[in-house]
Amino acid sequence: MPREYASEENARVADLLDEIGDLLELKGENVFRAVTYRAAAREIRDLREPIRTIYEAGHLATIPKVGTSVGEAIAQYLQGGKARRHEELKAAVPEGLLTLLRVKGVGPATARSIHQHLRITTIDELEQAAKSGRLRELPKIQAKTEENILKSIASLRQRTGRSLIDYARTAADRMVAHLREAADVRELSVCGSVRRWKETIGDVDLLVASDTAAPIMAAFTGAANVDRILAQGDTKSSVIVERGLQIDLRVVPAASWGAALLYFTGSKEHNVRLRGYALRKKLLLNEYGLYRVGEEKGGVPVASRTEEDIYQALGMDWIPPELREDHGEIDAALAHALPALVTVDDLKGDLHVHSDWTDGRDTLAAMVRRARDKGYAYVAMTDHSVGLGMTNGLNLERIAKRSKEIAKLNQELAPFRVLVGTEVEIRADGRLDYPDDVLAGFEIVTASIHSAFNQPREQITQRLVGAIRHPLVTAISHPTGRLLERRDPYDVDLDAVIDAAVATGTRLEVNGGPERLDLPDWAVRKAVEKGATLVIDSDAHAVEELEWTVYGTATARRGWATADRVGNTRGLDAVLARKVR
Ligand code: DGT
Ligand code: CA
Ligand code: CA
Ligand code: ZN
Repeated sequence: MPREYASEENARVADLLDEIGDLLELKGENVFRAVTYRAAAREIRDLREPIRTIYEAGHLATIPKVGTSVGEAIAQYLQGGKARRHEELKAAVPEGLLTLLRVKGVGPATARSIHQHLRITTIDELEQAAKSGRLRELPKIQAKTEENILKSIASLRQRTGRSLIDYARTAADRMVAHLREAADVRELSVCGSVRRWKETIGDVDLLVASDTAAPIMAAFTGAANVDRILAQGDTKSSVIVERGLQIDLRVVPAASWGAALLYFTGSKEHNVRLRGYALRKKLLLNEYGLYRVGEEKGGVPVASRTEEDIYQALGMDWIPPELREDHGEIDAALAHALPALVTVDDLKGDLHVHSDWTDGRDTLAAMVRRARDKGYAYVAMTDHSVGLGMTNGLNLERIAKRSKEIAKLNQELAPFRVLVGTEVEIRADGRLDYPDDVLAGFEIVTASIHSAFNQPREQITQRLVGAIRHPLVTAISHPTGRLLERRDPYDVDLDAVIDAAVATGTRLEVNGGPERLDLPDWAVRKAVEKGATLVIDSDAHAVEELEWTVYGTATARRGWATADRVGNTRGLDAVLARKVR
């Protein structure tokens, strides 16, 4: 899960330790050594303080799991950008083997075996071997594994190198704050796909209105986190910041602010459609303004100062950026029929939250208090079910203990309500992870799939539809199972899923995890059109992740969702009804 690191360096140090772990295993050394490095990496990812500060205070050894050898590696890296152990291992392990680990289903042991027997060191060679059936001749590799390796190579190739929205937004916000502080700006806004809240971001676009561009450009290219300057001009510059993210900046005069903001917000498809419509009215729209045709050179624009002015001059309502994809929004704006999109302030609670009772980082009490401090009326604690062994799912005994803790919190925090929930796994055979008498004890039952993703379409669809029809199931979480830039959705008939949800009154989640955003925007639109009720959740595993409903809400807005289509904009009674009426 992407998270906010105390510093970028923490993330880099953790990556280094993980890689040492991988290399140790690839070399065939005792797996426990690898485990040590990975455990330390996890601790460093969770640090609330920059690792450099801890190192400089001489306190590396106080970090859990950081022993002598790990500590040495960290110190060497922080001093000189390299760790000796890491360099030695890289020299000892055949080049390319590390890249094989990027293929899902190929762990260090498999990679070693593949290299030993077939001399394979690249993903292309691995693909060839899998296609020709040579992999399955190796010990412990079956035809099915071979098939899965081919699938994950295919999905690896689909990765586009785009950034997740939380990372891009954070980088954009930081740069915006820096520019406001460093220079005199009249107006300043993010635009492009970040302003439209697209699910992934190619690059960040910033726009400034000012009469003097030079100091702004200097502040921009001089920002502390700039790795590389791609272009530096009078009114237009581009830089690369951490993790290779590009940020573009343009400075325009205040008189053309609205036109420039409209233009650089896009999408390109929206702009093209808008310009086409303008031309039919003998108007020309460009990044400087809206002009009568023929007057665009030197003439006074019909409108240019604000976006509202321009849309209005075209006879349209202002269109929220999330809708600007040429998906019918221009006709709706002309007809004054744009939807009143749901906002994050409409949410009265969160119905999918984890704690350290299973795989969360923070305690149940901490999660609950943060939810209450956010101003919610309720939160459902939906720790994982028992069959999901990897996450330490709750058995009957622990369910009862947890319910007691929840009852105590409810007494203390009333009228705020903590709901006893579960995220119940839909097993490969379609059965739920708990029997009905146990499920009946939960107030919120959100069902989801974390296993057997590769089943054929009919089977996956049947699993989901079966869960939707179950009278005790209140919602389906992350219905498509996709992980952005990481895993394709499973093969599912979404129409059948949505139809069943509508028929039974089961909610469909828009999961706000930046790696999920699931349902995706286009599926939200379909669900809304078919009359389904959504639920916007964070799926938080740590207190700060409760903010992820912002991304879920943005995704719902991109799917044209209004508040009345979102179950958790309603009061406690409606939520407790299990099925939507
Ligand atoms: P991204 O960066 O791939 O996530 O997507 P955008 O939409 O941010 O695209 P980007 O950064 O290439 O351009 C920012 C905006 O500038 C885009 O949304 C619309 C506008 N724009 C860029 N190129 C063109 C173009 O060729 N024609 C028109 N009409 N608009 C453009
Ligand atoms: Ca962009
Ligand atoms: Ca751009
Ligand atoms: Zn979850």
